[in-house]
Amino acid sequence: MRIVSGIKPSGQLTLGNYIGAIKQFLDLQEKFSNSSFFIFIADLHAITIPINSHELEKNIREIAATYIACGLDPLKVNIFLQSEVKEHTQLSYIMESTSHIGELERMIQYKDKKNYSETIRTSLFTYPNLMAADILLYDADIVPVGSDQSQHLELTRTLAKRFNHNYGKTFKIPEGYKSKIGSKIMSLTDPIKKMAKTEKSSKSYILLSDDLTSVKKKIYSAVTDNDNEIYFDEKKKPGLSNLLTIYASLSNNSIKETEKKFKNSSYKEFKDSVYKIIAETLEPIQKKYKSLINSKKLDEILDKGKKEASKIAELKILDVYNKVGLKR
Ligand code: AQP
Repeated sequence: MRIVSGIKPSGQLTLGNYIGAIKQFLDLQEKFSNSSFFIFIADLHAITIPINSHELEKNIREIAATYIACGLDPLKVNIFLQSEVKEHTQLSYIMESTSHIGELERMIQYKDKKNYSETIRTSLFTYPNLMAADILLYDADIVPVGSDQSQHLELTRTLAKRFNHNYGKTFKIPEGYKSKIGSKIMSLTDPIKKMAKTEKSSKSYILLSDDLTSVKKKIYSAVTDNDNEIYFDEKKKPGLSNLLTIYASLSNNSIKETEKKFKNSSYKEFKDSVYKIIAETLEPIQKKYKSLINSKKLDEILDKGKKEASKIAELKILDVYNKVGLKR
């Protein structure tokens, strides 16, 4: 069994990235301890929108340290930079030659993000091709992602099937793996929008690196409603339901159990408990992160990850080039 996923270093990681993605990586690491894991820093995806080069370099290292601080075990998981394994971009071009323009135009993330800027980078449009390459290069069986990435994963499956049909069986068809609770954590200031690391207002998200005083402030000022009743209803009570989801996910309880626990609490008591469980989650992560961020060990882990990933990627791209006829 092979498990593959990545996060793009377009900013610092949020609680949404943790609950929707990293927590799934950790679950799978426990559940399938004999599997091979490839968890990368999707740095090439980060330049689909403008980003300062120093900031990108800083984000890359921070995400690598955060993966390990959150509990990814470098002995079980290959952690590496996407840009250091050149086969990702080679296979991405093959995917561009497999997908159709209409398919890419239908991608919701592209449609959303293109509205934020007058000039749209071509790579924002072809992002799903690179994502398909990231996954298919390793013959992934399972891809843990949040629900905002489901459409890209579905396209990946379509492209793999199309390529296999045109050139003979080459790629495995990957399955997505979504958390039952928290596959889409919402913004704290506008709970009908996803919590995102590139959102302008820092009040809308919680960063894994946020100090606990600002976490408290953000939770206390999170948008809810005024009816003072605690129950889950994403339509009527999106803000409160989002906080219930965060609590349920971090405490490994169901939404029902969480609703029951806070049935008779005031909003203030409930928010206090949400803050406490976030603080309990973040404290050990932040401590471990500090010991890793400037360490040589981090580079050694990334070097080893690159070596292991390259072994598989080199063989795969050779097979693909051969099948397509890129040879003499
Ligand atoms: N709010 C979220 N709730 C649950 N899961 C989430 N993910 C992201 N936000 C949430 C999941 O995290 C993984 C890595 O995402 P990514 O950074 O590669 O891309 P993204 O989905 O575009 O993340 P952001 O934070 O929203 O980044 P920006 O602001 O740059 O667009 C994915 O599995 C994703 O589903």
